[in-house]
Amino acid sequence: MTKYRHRNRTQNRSYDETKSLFSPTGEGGANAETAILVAVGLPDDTHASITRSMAELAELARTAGAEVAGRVVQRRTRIVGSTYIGKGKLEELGETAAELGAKLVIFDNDLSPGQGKNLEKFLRIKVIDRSELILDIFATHARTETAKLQVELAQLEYALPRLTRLWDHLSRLGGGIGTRGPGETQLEVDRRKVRERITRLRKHLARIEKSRAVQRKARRAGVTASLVGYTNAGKSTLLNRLAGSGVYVADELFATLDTTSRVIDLDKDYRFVLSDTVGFIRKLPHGLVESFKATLSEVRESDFLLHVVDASSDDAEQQIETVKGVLGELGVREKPIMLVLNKEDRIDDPLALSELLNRHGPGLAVSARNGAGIDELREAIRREVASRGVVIDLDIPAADSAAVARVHREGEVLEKEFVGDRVLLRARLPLPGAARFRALGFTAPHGDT
Ligand SMILES: Nc1nc2c(ncn2[C@@H]2O[C@H](COP(=O)(O)OP(=O)(O)OP(=O)(O)O)[C@@H](O)[C@H]2O)c(=O)[nH]1
Ligand SMILES: [Mg+2]
Repeated sequence: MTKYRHRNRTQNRSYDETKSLFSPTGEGGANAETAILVAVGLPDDTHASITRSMAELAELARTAGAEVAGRVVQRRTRIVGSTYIGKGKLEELGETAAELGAKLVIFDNDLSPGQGKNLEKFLRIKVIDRSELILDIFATHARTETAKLQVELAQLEYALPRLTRLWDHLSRLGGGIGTRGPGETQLEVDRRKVRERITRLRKHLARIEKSRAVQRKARRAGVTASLVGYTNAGKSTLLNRLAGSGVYVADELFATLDTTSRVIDLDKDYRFVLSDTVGFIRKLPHGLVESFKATLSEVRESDFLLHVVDASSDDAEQQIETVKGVLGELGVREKPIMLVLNKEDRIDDPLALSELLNRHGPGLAVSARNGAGIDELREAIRREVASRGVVIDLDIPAADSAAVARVHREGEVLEKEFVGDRVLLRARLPLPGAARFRALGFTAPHGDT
């Protein structure tokens, strides 16, 4: 399997001898791959949206280690079926690529398998689309076993309909094996292997998701919330700020690819579990959200969500809409959401903040970097957690069955244990009920979450 997997990775991400699409040194280093970005604007696309999307594509390319040498934008009333862009533009693109010595063309729009194949045939250099670029970044950023498996699944699903093109390349470079017959046979074998691997990965990931659900249940000693938001909004920085923990933070896209959870004490009664997770982006590769089910299950199980926004970005409005779209795909639009407008330290115009809050609130502005607004955020979270009840540990004489019954009636019993003539309970109760039990002297010291 390992042997096959390696080979498949090679097929999937590279058409020459190198294993990755991009040189490992990346970021404009001497070995960075020179790339040309291409976008097609259709009648529905505004000038601003194309510019923004292109800027983001450049940022993605930079994160992946490519050096952007040129940009080509074409306005069309509709795309050309076979090559996406028109013939004239294609010739111009070929000339520009040759002039700049570009090794790679990156389309902002998604290409069909056939379009990719035709474009490469004409241009004779690698052509990838935004989805493939994002998947490549995911592949290089995946650290945990779960993230790696999820990325592999998404990549194989992307590659499956494109194997003809990828196989074509390999056979030609591999020294002209390529007569038609053996080629097709090999292709069928490859297709079958990829399908089998996809099935195995899906099963394995379903098991991981299940075991995570079991772990979550075991630690369900409190309210849970998740940080969601556009990539690079500052989710991990905010988790660090709230929990004082060392979660990886970087000025790059998709720094975080798996879930990290921390228990946060708001005061002695209110503690909750906050999870940081993978960020979203516009035009996410099809099927990626589905592949990341195990990682995103935390979001689905949360009591409420903190939607972190980089409010200093010109693009904040669109990013909020994108995130809402992905939350819809995850089926969590109905959960309570608090808007956290981050990077307040970089904003001069307070009006921009209140406009975002008016349109997308309720919420508040903070700076995860310098701590501004964090006390207010903690207070808002405390209220949210309190409205869901407090988790308390109770120690009640077994003889007092009326009191035990009342706990069951008023709240949710999370754990129950008989020790001698006492009943030890961990329960989630509305605040007044919790206060009454405390007044009766039934509270036990807080257990570990
Ligand atoms: N000026 C400023 N920068 C911030 C603030 N919060 C985060 N950043 C920076 O924004 C960049 C991204 O921060 P992360 O916390 O990694 O963002 P993220 O949302 O976790 O990003 P991904 O994991 O990539 O989706 C880093 O360079 C942070 O230092 C803030 O309040 N103000
Ligand atoms: Mg992060």
